[in-house]
Amino acid sequence: SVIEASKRLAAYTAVDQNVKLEHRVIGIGSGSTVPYVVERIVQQGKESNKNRVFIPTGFQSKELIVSSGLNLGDVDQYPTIDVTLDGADEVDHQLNCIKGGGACHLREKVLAEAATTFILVADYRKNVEFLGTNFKPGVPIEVVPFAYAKVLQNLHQVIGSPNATLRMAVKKAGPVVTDNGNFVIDAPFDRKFMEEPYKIMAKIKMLTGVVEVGLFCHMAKSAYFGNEDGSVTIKL
Ligand code: DER
Repeated sequence: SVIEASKRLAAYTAVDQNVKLEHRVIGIGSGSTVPYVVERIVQQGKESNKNRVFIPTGFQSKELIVSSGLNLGDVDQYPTIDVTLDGADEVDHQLNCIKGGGACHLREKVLAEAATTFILVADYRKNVEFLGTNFKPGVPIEVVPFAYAKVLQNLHQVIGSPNATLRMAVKKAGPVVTDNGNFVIDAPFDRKFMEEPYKIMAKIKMLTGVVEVGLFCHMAKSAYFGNEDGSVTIKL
Protein backbone atom coordinates (compact mmCIF):
# COMPACT_ATOMS: atom_id res chain seq x y z
CA SER A 1 0.00 0.00 0.00
CA VAL A 2 0.98 3.64 -0.35
CA ILE A 3 1.19 4.00 3.43
CA GLU A 4 3.49 0.97 3.81
CA ALA A 5 5.68 2.23 0.97
CA SER A 6 5.94 5.63 2.67
CA LYS A 7 6.90 3.97 5.98
CA ARG A 8 9.62 1.99 4.21
CA LEU A 9 10.87 5.11 2.41
CA ALA A 10 11.09 7.10 5.67
CA ALA A 11 12.86 4.25 7.46
CA TYR A 12 15.36 3.48 4.70
CA THR A 13 16.30 7.15 4.27
CA ALA A 14 16.67 7.65 8.04
CA VAL A 15 18.91 4.58 8.39
CA ASP A 16 21.04 5.49 5.37
CA GLN A 17 21.61 8.99 6.75
CA ASN A 18 21.98 8.23 10.47
CA VAL A 19 23.22 4.68 11.11
CA LYS A 20 26.93 4.74 10.37
CA LEU A 21 29.56 2.02 10.88
CA GLU A 22 30.85 3.73 14.02
CA HIS A 23 27.40 3.51 15.63
CA ARG A 24 27.51 0.38 17.76
CA VAL A 25 24.68 0.71 20.33
CA ILE A 26 21.36 1.22 18.55
CA GLY A 27 17.92 1.71 20.14
CA ILE A 28 14.98 0.18 18.28
CA GLY A 29 11.48 1.60 18.84
CA SER A 30 8.03 0.03 18.57
CA GLY A 31 5.19 0.04 16.07
CA SER A 32 4.71 -0.82 12.40
CA THR A 33 7.33 1.50 10.91
CA VAL A 34 10.41 0.34 12.82
CA PRO A 35 10.43 -3.10 11.13
CA TYR A 36 11.56 -1.22 8.02
CA VAL A 37 14.33 0.41 10.05
CA VAL A 38 15.58 -3.03 11.12
CA GLU A 39 15.17 -4.35 7.55
CA ARG A 40 17.48 -1.59 6.25
CA ILE A 41 20.04 -2.12 9.05
CA VAL A 42 20.15 -5.87 8.26
CA GLN A 43 20.84 -4.90 4.64
CA GLN A 44 24.03 -3.15 5.85
CA GLY A 45 25.39 -6.69 6.20
CA LYS A 46 26.67 -9.12 8.83
CA GLU A 47 30.12 -7.46 8.89
CA SER A 48 28.60 -4.11 9.86
CA ASN A 49 26.24 -5.61 12.42
CA LYS A 50 28.42 -8.22 14.10
CA ASN A 51 29.95 -5.67 16.52
CA ARG A 52 26.69 -3.83 17.15
CA VAL A 53 24.12 -4.32 19.92
CA PHE A 54 20.43 -3.44 19.62
CA ILE A 55 18.35 -2.23 22.57
CA PRO A 56 14.57 -2.88 22.50
CA THR A 57 11.71 -0.66 23.67
CA GLY A 58 9.41 -3.53 24.61
CA PHE A 59 8.28 -7.04 23.75
CA GLN A 60 7.51 -6.36 20.08
CA SER A 61 10.79 -4.51 19.61
CA LYS A 62 12.76 -7.34 21.27
CA GLU A 63 11.08 -9.95 19.08
CA LEU A 64 11.92 -7.86 16.00
CA ILE A 65 15.63 -7.66 16.95
CA VAL A 66 15.89 -11.38 17.75
CA SER A 67 13.97 -12.57 14.68
CA SER A 68 16.17 -10.36 12.48
CA GLY A 69 19.30 -12.10 13.79
CA LEU A 70 20.69 -8.94 15.38
CA ASN A 71 22.56 -8.87 18.71
CA LEU A 72 20.15 -8.12 21.57
CA GLY A 73 21.34 -5.82 24.38
CA ASP A 74 19.80 -4.39 27.51
CA VAL A 75 19.55 -0.75 28.50
CA ASP A 76 21.01 -1.78 31.89
CA GLN A 77 24.25 -2.76 30.12
CA TYR A 78 24.19 0.18 27.68
CA PRO A 79 22.74 3.24 29.47
CA THR A 80 24.14 5.45 26.70
CA ILE A 81 22.94 4.73 23.19
CA ASP A 82 24.49 6.06 19.99
CA VAL A 83 21.28 6.38 18.01
CA THR A 84 17.65 5.45 18.69
CA LEU A 85 15.17 5.18 15.81
CA ASP A 86 11.44 5.09 16.56
CA GLY A 87 8.03 5.73 15.07
CA ALA A 88 5.50 8.32 16.16
CA ASP A 89 1.77 8.95 16.07
CA GLU A 90 2.22 12.60 15.08
CA VAL A 91 5.11 15.09 14.79
CA ASP A 92 4.65 18.87 14.77
CA HIS A 93 6.93 21.47 13.24
CA GLN A 94 9.01 21.79 16.41
CA LEU A 95 9.61 18.00 16.38
CA ASN A 96 7.36 17.55 19.41
CA CYS A 97 5.54 14.27 19.00
CA ILE A 98 2.71 12.16 20.29
CA LYS A 99 3.87 8.62 21.00
CA GLY A 100 2.18 5.69 22.70
CA GLY A 101 -0.31 4.58 20.07
CA GLY A 102 1.28 1.20 20.64
CA ALA A 103 1.32 1.61 24.45
CA CYS A 104 5.12 1.42 24.49
CA HIS A 105 6.01 5.03 25.25
CA LEU A 106 7.60 4.52 28.68
CA ARG A 107 10.51 2.41 27.47
CA GLU A 108 10.58 4.42 24.25
CA LYS A 109 11.12 7.63 26.20
CA VAL A 110 13.90 5.99 28.25
CA LEU A 111 15.74 5.04 25.06
CA ALA A 112 15.00 8.36 23.40
CA GLU A 113 16.57 10.16 26.36
CA ALA A 114 19.51 7.73 26.54
CA ALA A 115 20.35 8.30 22.88
CA THR A 116 22.93 10.78 21.63
CA THR A 117 20.77 11.01 18.52
CA PHE A 118 17.00 10.32 18.49
CA ILE A 119 15.43 9.92 15.05
CA LEU A 120 11.72 9.66 14.16
CA VAL A 121 10.42 7.75 11.15
CA ALA A 122 6.81 7.92 9.97
CA ASP A 123 4.41 7.97 7.06
CA TYR A 124 2.95 11.24 5.76
CA ARG A 125 -0.15 11.02 8.00
CA LYS A 126 2.02 11.83 11.01
CA ASN A 127 3.46 15.06 9.59
CA VAL A 128 1.31 17.83 11.11
CA GLU A 129 1.52 21.48 12.15
CA PHE A 130 -0.26 20.90 15.47
CA LEU A 131 -0.49 17.70 17.50
CA GLY A 132 -4.00 16.26 17.55
CA THR A 133 -4.71 17.16 13.90
CA ASN A 134 -4.88 13.59 12.61
CA PHE A 135 -4.25 11.42 15.68
CA LYS A 136 -7.66 11.65 17.42
CA PRO A 137 -7.37 9.28 20.43
CA GLY A 138 -5.35 11.93 22.26
CA VAL A 139 -2.27 11.82 24.47
CA PRO A 140 -1.41 8.29 25.69
CA ILE A 141 -0.68 8.24 29.43
CA GLU A 142 0.76 5.18 31.20
CA VAL A 143 -0.68 4.91 34.72
CA VAL A 144 -0.39 2.44 37.57
CA PRO A 145 -3.62 0.42 37.77
CA PHE A 146 -4.17 1.40 41.40
CA ALA A 147 -4.46 5.08 40.43
CA TYR A 148 -6.21 4.99 37.05
CA ALA A 149 -9.64 6.17 38.26
CA LYS A 150 -8.10 9.08 40.14
CA VAL A 151 -5.98 10.11 37.16
CA LEU A 152 -9.06 9.92 34.91
CA GLN A 153 -11.00 12.12 37.31
CA ASN A 154 -8.17 14.67 37.46
CA LEU A 155 -7.92 14.74 33.67
CA HIS A 156 -11.70 15.24 33.36
CA GLN A 157 -12.12 17.84 36.09
CA VAL A 158 -8.77 19.60 36.50
CA ILE A 159 -6.44 19.22 33.51
CA GLY A 160 -8.94 19.82 30.74
CA SER A 161 -9.54 16.50 28.99
CA PRO A 162 -13.19 15.67 29.73
CA ASN A 163 -13.17 12.87 27.16
CA ALA A 164 -10.15 10.99 28.51
CA THR A 165 -10.73 7.24 28.56
CA LEU A 166 -9.08 4.07 29.83
CA ARG A 167 -7.71 2.18 26.80
CA MET A 168 -9.60 -1.10 26.53
CA ALA A 169 -8.08 -4.15 24.84
CA VAL A 170 -9.57 -5.61 21.65
CA LYS A 171 -8.49 -9.28 21.85
CA LYS A 172 -8.54 -9.47 25.63
CA ALA A 173 -11.29 -8.72 28.11
CA GLY A 174 -10.56 -5.59 30.09
CA PRO A 175 -7.97 -2.81 29.65
CA VAL A 176 -4.71 -2.85 27.65
CA VAL A 177 -1.81 -3.84 29.94
CA THR A 178 1.63 -2.47 29.01
CA ASP A 179 4.97 -4.35 29.05
CA ASN A 180 5.42 -2.80 32.49
CA GLY A 181 2.10 -4.12 33.84
CA ASN A 182 0.36 -0.75 33.77
CA PHE A 183 -2.77 0.72 32.14
CA VAL A 184 -3.01 3.41 29.45
CA ILE A 185 -5.36 6.41 29.41
CA ASP A 186 -5.96 8.29 26.14
CA ALA A 187 -6.57 11.97 26.77
CA PRO A 188 -7.71 14.21 23.87
CA PHE A 189 -7.03 17.95 24.23
CA ASP A 190 -8.24 21.02 22.35
CA ARG A 191 -5.88 22.67 19.83
CA LYS A 192 -4.93 25.44 22.27
CA PHE A 193 -3.30 22.90 24.60
CA MET A 194 -1.37 21.39 21.71
CA GLU A 195 0.24 24.68 20.77
CA GLU A 196 2.45 24.25 23.87
CA PRO A 197 2.73 20.48 24.33
CA TYR A 198 5.52 20.76 26.89
CA LYS A 199 3.21 22.61 29.31
CA ILE A 200 0.45 20.01 29.15
CA MET A 201 3.00 17.19 29.34
CA ALA A 202 4.43 18.62 32.58
CA LYS A 203 0.94 19.08 34.11
CA ILE A 204 -0.04 15.48 33.33
CA LYS A 205 3.27 14.11 34.55
CA MET A 206 2.66 15.68 37.99
CA LEU A 207 -0.59 13.74 38.53
CA THR A 208 0.01 11.07 41.19
CA GLY A 209 -0.05 7.63 39.59
CA VAL A 210 1.13 8.76 36.15
CA VAL A 211 4.15 6.75 35.03
CA GLU A 212 4.87 8.42 31.65
CA VAL A 213 3.21 10.75 29.14
CA GLY A 214 3.22 10.10 25.38
CA LEU A 215 4.41 13.61 24.52
CA PHE A 216 8.10 13.73 23.52
CA CYS A 217 9.08 17.41 23.49
CA HIS A 218 12.42 18.76 22.20
CA MET A 219 13.89 15.25 22.05
CA ALA A 220 14.19 14.28 18.38
CA LYS A 221 17.09 15.47 16.27
CA SER A 222 15.15 14.92 13.05
CA ALA A 223 12.02 13.32 11.64
CA TYR A 224 11.72 11.48 8.30
CA PHE A 225 8.34 11.22 6.54
CA GLY A 226 7.67 9.17 3.42
CA ASN A 227 5.22 10.97 1.13
CA GLU A 228 2.51 9.57 -1.18
CA ASP A 229 4.43 10.75 -4.25
CA GLY A 230 7.58 8.84 -3.29
CA SER A 231 9.44 11.88 -1.95
CA VAL A 232 10.78 12.21 1.60
CA THR A 233 10.20 15.15 3.94
CA ILE A 234 12.87 15.68 6.61
CA LYS A 235 12.13 17.94 9.56
CA LEU A 236 15.17 19.13 11.51
O1 DER B 1 3.55 3.69 20.26
C1 DER B 1 4.46 4.32 19.67
O2 DER B 1 4.94 5.38 20.08
C2 DER B 1 4.93 3.76 18.38
O3 DER B 1 6.13 4.37 18.03
C3 DER B 1 3.82 3.95 17.38
O4 DER B 1 3.01 5.02 17.75
C4 DER B 1 4.31 4.23 15.99
O5 DER B 1 3.25 3.95 15.18
P1 DER B 1 3.41 3.28 13.74
O6 DER B 1 2.87 1.90 13.87
O7 DER B 1 2.59 4.16 12.87
O8 DER B 1 4.89 3.29 13.39
